[in-house]
Amino acid sequence: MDKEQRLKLAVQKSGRLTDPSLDLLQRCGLKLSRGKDQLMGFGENMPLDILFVRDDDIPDLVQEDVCDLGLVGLNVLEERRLELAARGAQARFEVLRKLDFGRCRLSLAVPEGMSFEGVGSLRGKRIATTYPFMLERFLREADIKAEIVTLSGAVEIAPRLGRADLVCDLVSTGSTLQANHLREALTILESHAVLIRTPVALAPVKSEWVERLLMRIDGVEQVKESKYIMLHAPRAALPQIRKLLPGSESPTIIPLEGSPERVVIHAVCRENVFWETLESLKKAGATAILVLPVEKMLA
Ligand code: PRT
Ligand code: ZN
Repeated sequence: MDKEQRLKLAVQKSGRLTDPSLDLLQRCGLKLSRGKDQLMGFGENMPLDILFVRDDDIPDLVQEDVCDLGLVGLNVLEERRLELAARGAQARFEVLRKLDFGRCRLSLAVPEGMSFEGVGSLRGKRIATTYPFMLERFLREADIKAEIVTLSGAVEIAPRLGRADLVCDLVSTGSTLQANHLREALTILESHAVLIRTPVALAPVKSEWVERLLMRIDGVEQVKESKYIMLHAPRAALPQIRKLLPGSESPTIIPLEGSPERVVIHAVCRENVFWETLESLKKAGATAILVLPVEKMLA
């Protein structure tokens, strides 16, 4: 197929976003063959190819239309947006979807011994970070004068080395902070992965595939928590049982052959079904309860 007809998507080459990104694409039906140099992946069953790159390069690759789409952390995207703005340029990438992976937060963290009583405590301090633009915006909006110490990595050891008083860094479980005797004090940004696209208009074939991909991504995100539940119940208990089924709008109710007072209920629950729910259903008179994962869903 003509190269102009194939979508190019930028994905992190090796890092925290790589596996969840490829997993999402696989759930969307993409079969990928990797190129010899491992820098490209070719869609075998979709006109979509992948360029494997450093995550920091993804916003520019998409903005400059080298790639049509990109999967990147909101933290990286926002930092780049502010960096461009500081240079008088405008970010032109467009966020298409917020995704359910790569969750973390950009937070201020202080050494265990240091007191922190709100943003005022930051006044006159030296703050180490790899996100100087987001930190600068935060301080400006809070009307706080502090010194930003821009580092390219290993931010968490800066206070011990005497290079800074506190840090502004990404946190997920918090164990890195803890290991470095730092305490999370304030969150500046809640982050997650996002799908972005180029500002440039796409050829109709490409546009159509972007739409199809988005529909599949929505389907994947929806089924993640969804369960298909089947059970037998006394007809009289129907109102109570319907209330117990989490996030299901209209269950299918089928008469049970030979027992006029019992019915079969099938429902898609758009939330996880916990043991507690099953126990309540049983208490309400349900039997033969079966919970199945939903593989695909198209509204
Ligand atoms: O080589 P390349 O430049 O592509 O990779 P990278 O080293 O810049 O990025 P990588 O793979 O570390 O992270 C990619 C993206 O994952 C980030 O931009 C975030 O959007 C997201 N993400 C999610 C995280 C974390 N969670 C995270 N925990 N990025 C970094 N961390 C760091 C955190 O700062 C700490 O140092 O991981 C360490 C462990 O965190 P704790 O809190 O679980 O201890
Ligand atoms: Zn990076």
